[in-house]
Formats: sequence, C-alpha cells, structure tokens
Amino acid sequence: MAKRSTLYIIGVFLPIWTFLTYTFCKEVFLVRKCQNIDSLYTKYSQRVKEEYDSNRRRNYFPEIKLPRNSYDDDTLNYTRQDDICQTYPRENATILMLVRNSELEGALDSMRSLEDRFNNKYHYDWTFLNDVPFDQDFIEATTAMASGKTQYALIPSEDWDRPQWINETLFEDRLREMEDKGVLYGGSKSYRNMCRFNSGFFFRQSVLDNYDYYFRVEPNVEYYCDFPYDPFRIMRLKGKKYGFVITLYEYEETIPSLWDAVEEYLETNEGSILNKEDSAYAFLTDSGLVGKYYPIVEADSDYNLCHFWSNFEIGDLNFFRSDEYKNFFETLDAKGGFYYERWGDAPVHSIGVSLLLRPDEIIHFDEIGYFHSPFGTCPASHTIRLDQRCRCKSDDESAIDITPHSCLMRWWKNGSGKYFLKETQRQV
Ligand SMILES: Nc1nc2c(ncn2[C@@H]2O[C@H](COP(=O)(O)OP(=O)(O)OP(=O)(O)O)[C@@H](O)[C@H]2O)c(=O)[nH]1
Ligand SMILES: [Mg+2]
Repeated sequence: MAKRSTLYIIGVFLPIWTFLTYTFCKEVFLVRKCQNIDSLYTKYSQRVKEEYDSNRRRNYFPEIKLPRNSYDDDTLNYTRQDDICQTYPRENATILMLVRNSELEGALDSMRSLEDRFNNKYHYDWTFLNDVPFDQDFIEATTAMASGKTQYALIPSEDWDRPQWINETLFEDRLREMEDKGVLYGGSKSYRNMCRFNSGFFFRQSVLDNYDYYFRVEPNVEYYCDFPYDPFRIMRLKGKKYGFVITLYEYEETIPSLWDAVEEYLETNEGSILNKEDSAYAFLTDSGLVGKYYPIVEADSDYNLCHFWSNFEIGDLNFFRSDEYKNFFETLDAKGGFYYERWGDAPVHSIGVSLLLRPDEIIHFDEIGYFHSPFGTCPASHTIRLDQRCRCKSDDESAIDITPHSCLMRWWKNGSGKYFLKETQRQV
C-alpha cells in the first residue's frame, strides 16, 4: 500500500506539482520582465512627451525667448497661434509666379510645398504670368493645386521683348562672347527678357494693380518648414517693404558695368539726394572682413556683388511702383546692360532696395526654410526646426547662411542685422 502511494506521488503528483510550480514561476518571471519593459517604455515615452510638450507649451507662453538665430524677437511672438478652428485674416497680397507652360511639374511641386507649409491656412490668390498664353493643362492643374483663387495673365510684348533701341549687332556680338566664355545663361535671349521684366515690369502688370504685396515663387523650389506667421502681415504691421531669405555674391562677369551705371544714377538729381547713411549702401560696398570671411571674389568696382536672391522675395508693390524705383530702373535700363551684358533682376532689385529704402524696411525672414537649387537655408535653432516641422538641417551641404558664399553676415553687420554685431560696430 505504502509502495503504491509512493509510486503515486512520484508518478502523478510530483510531475503535476513540478509543472504547476514551473508554470507559476515562469509567469511571475515573465510578468516581472514585462513590467520591467513596461516601465522602461513608460519612462522613455514620458521623456519624449515632456520634451515635445515643452515645445508645444511654448505656443501658450509666447513670451519665452527662443534660442534662435534671429535679431527680431517680436516676429515669432506676435504670431504664436492655436491652429485649430482658427480663421486667418488675409492681407491685400498675392503669390506670384512667372513661369512657362513647360515648367508645369516644377510649378506644381513649388505650389504643393507652399500650400502645405503656409497657404492652406490663408488661401491667398495665386497670380501666374507668362510671355505666351497659358495652356489649358497648366491652368487646370495649377487651379486644382491652389487653395486660393488663381489668375493667369499674358505679359504684353512691350514689357517683355527686346526694345527697338537695342543695337542688334552689338547685342549678338556680346551674346556670343558671353556664351564662349561659358557665362551661365550668357547666350540666352529669353533669360535676358526675363531678367529685365523682373527688374522693371512685373509690378506694372495690370493684374497686380489692386494688390499691395507679392510673394515671388519659382518652379522647383521647396519650403522646408511650416511658416510660423503670415509674412505679408509681418510686412504690413512692421512697415517692411522687401523681404528675403538668402543673400549671396553675384557672378561679376554678368554685370561688368552695372555699378558704373549705379554711380551715374547717384549723380543724377534723384540719386544725388539719397543719404547713404540712411540706406543699406554699406551692405553693397563693404568688402572688409566680416566674421571669418572676406568676399569670395575681389570685385573690380566698389560693389561687393552682394545681392538678395530674388527667386524668393516678398515685396511691397507700392515701393516698386513708386517714381523713385521706376526712375532708378529706367536710368539703368537706358544703358542697355540687360542685353549687352546679362544683368540679373536680383542685383538690380537688391541695389534698388538698398539705396532707396531704410535698412529697417528690409527684412530677413530667418524662420523660413527654403531651397532653390543649389542653395538652401534652414533655421539654425533646433527648437524652431521641431516646432515648425522642418525637414532640413542647418548644416546641410546646401545650407549657405554661414559659409563664405553668403552675404548674410555682411547684412547683419551693415543692414538691419543682429544686435550684437551692431553693438560691436558702434563700439569700434
Ligand atoms: N514665361 C516665362 N517664364 C520664364 C522664362 N524664362 C524664365 N522664366 C521664369 O522666370 C523665373 C526665373 O527663371 P529661372 O530659369 O528659374 O532662372 P534662375 O533661377 O536664374 O536659374 P535656374 O533656376 O537655376 O534655372 C522662373 O520662375 C522661370 O519659370 C520665359 O522665357 N518665359
Ligand atoms: Mg530658378
């Protein structure tokens, strides 16, 4: 009997007991392990949440000073807004694109990006300009992409084509010379029309008559970050007349005599009354050491070749429509340099605004991330890049701001730039 019960214990009870004990311990161990993993995950997610919440919280406490690469503390603070259920007031402004039918894909890429990053909240109108009529495909696709109204205008021949008074023989000779030298777009006739149009005629198009501000957009560009504000509103509230994101040096071979023409303009009745101290003249002529850099090329004239890259610009149309700017443009145009050389609209606009405006009427939008091949700009502050969902790094290969190719530091020093540089200047 005792033998039977021993056998029973060994054969039945012990395996069951072992199995149950094993299962129980395993469960306990697993639960523990899971709890450990759980608490690990909880810890991680709490850390991430806190980190990101602190970003979000900034929206509710706009007075907090961001560690940002900016000289204007008010721009961001003014606009921190809760996006949900918000209606956004609009300024009297339009987005403006001069573009060819053949550039439809690139135009849509740029539109998609700007709509996503800015305009889907505001629904500003899109105005398209062309020297030939837009085709149906272009109109249909761009209208579908826009969140605002679209309008399409044909540029009159007298605002686009080469004027009669251009000496055709000289023009053809110079074109060939520049092409042989390998100057970028040196042999292109249409590029010259485009540059002259953008310098002196875009603002005269009747389709723009009723607007105060424009935002120039080109095909194939990208806006890297959400806009933290409506730049048009900043322009109006702060009395700005010209806004840029990138500034760099021009190829001197495209403008050999542009500065001579500017100097002649400065001798005219209108030019001679300008006060160089009240303008950003020094931004155009300072060729000393700024930060670590001298200008990348030593220019032949007093112009240091710095210009605002005009493929991105936000401007006050009333400034361009003013007699002062028109007179400045017409004095230059009469020299024929848009055709005999290859003057770009970027240096012409830049010299115009630097001479005719006060430095504080020009704004560097340093929270806007932007790319036009081959250069880009990306906000320097990590918190801004998270806050504005940027998809760029400020040390990307294409990021130009703090490189020898950029004139930004020269702007900080001579324009309405960073206060600490301005202070240094004053002390010197
Ligand atoms: N309608 C029209 N638009 C033009 C013409 N040439 C240039 N454009 C537009 O004018 C703007 C500037 O021309 P781009 O070819 O981009 O000149 P760029 O920016 O100096 O040079 P890349 O962009 O590097 O080619 C763009 O918006 C073009 O679409 C033209 O002949 N007709
Ligand atoms: Mg371009």
